[in-house]
Amino acid sequence: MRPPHPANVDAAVERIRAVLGPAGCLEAAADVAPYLVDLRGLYHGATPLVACPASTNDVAAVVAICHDLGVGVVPHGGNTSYCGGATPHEGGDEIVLSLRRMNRVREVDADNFSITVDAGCLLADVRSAAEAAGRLFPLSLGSEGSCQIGGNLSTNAGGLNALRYGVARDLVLGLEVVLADGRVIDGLTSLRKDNTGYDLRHLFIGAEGTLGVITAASLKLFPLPRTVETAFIAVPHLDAAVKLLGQLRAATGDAVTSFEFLPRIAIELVTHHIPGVGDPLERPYEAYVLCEVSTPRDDLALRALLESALEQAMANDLVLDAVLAESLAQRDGLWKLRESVPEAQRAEGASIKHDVSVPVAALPRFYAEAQAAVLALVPTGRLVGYGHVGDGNLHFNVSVPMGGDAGEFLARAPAIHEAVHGIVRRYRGSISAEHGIGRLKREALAQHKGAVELDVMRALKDALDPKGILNPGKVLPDPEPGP
Ligand code: 2HG
Ligand code: ZN
Repeated sequence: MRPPHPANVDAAVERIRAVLGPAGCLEAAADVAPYLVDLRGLYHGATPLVACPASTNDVAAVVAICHDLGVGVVPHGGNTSYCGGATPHEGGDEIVLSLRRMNRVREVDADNFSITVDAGCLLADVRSAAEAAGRLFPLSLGSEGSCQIGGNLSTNAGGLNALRYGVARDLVLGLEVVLADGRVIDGLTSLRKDNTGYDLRHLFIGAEGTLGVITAASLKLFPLPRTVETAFIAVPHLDAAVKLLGQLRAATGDAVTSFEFLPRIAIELVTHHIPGVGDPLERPYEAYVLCEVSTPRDDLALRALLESALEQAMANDLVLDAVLAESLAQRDGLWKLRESVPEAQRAEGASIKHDVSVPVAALPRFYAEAQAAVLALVPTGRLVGYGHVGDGNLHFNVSVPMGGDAGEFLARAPAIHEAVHGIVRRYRGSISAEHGIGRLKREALAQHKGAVELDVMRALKDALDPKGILNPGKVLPDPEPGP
């Protein structure tokens, strides 16, 4: 897309003001500022206007105006993107489209196990509305108090329960989407079965607002768990954790909901930086798993099953020690420990992140090879590789060496990314398991997707957004210059 003429941007602002009125337009520098920087502070953009529509019709009107004038629109949810997907570019010629005023739960249908919500609903509010109806909406992320469901769907978020319930994509029954020219797809069905042609909803999920703006979603609900057991388990190494996962899945009747891996350094960072969080075990171990099992049954046997599986694993040297939460407060404490790792790593200083996935069984080999490759490049770098081992997704992050220079360390990022992603590729893994591509990983995408897949992605973009106004410069890599 060519940068829009400044006069067009001014005209778009004027027309959007007329449609949304003052309540729907943020223009003062202080009001706009929070929309201009991403969560990680990687990008600092500019915009003349943050449009805050209150209805799907208003979203359609804003997008149609931008389409008419060839002005870029950057959809913006809770601003928890790790890849700069919701931050406008620096030129100040893109309109930010915040969905935050569209935060209504439209319908909860407990009998149909479905909920229909506006895109701007906080994930935590979707979960609470489901719970009030005796149902579970299982998508669960550390940022659920601030991220919005529209953003979760647009990035196909994964989170802590994907092992059992799948990723965001797996939880969607229907979508309402505003297209680039302002037309609306009303696909808000709550059917489990519908084979009437192409399934369009999956085009928009994970597209990060580059193919359309998701304005509402109909989502799957599940029975609310009534028995939940949470264990913090010391393991000798990742290999043992992977073997343990298989054993616990079998022993509990596949009741494992979460299975999170934590190396020792993650515990040290959290206990050092986050007040009120302690080490749950008496002595330190190399590595840990935070495992949760749950069932909708009032089932006292689940704890016994978990305990006896852990005892057996201990006898086989797969488990070194374990503690089971005795109360809700203890369970919350264990989750706080896990969910605080990103914050603690941020507090420790500069870090280089990889959000990768490989087949679960290949995780230990991947980890060992990638660790060796990183340490060959930065021998004193501190590897903080943790995360959703149950579904094969590791946050293979590296923290700046103790007392090291952040600039010098970050200058090694391209070489480290290349080494880690090269190993990921050998395992046919993914370079973005759950955080998306945004602006940060467009070049990595170009290297890791096949040429045919990239062609098809570009063809879809051209078909749905021929003027390139939707989240310009995100997700899709720039085409190779011609000969
Ligand atoms: C998590 O699992 C998040 O905690 C953040 O996906 C991961 O900070 C990270 O690298
Ligand atoms: Zn994660």
